[in-house]
Amino acid sequence: MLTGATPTTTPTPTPTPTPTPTPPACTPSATASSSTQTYTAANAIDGNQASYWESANNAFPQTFTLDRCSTTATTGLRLALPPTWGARNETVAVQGSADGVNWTQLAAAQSVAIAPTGTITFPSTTARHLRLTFTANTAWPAAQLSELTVL
Ligand SMILES: [Ca+2]
Repeated sequence: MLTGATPTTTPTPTPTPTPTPTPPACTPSATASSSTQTYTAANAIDGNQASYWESANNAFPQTFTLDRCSTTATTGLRLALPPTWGARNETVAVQGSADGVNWTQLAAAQSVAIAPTGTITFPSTTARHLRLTFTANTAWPAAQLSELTVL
């Protein structure tokens, strides 16, 4: 064993910071079980109350699913129809999901008066995905929605 040798210190390497991956930007999106002509689901989240989504006619139930790209707490939804339309009721149930796969009921099916807006409330949830199931409309045999607002 050598004595008196000065141990060589190995410099501690500076750790290379691991870059934090930037998640892809999420843009709120909407899909529906069906749509009529050009009245697609995207029309219900375009910020224009005059443009609307309409499902296939005479084919209830129909679903409208929103990925809101957010997990902030919400306690309800506002449903809107074009302001020039007559008042009507649509029967709607709401489900929520964190992953878009597993769903839980937030609001049981209920008749929502839309003139030209109506609201559905439910216990506070942070669900990122919201799904509306339409089963009736007093004015037209289809689901109709011109703007969906998360409250
Ligand atoms: Ca719209």
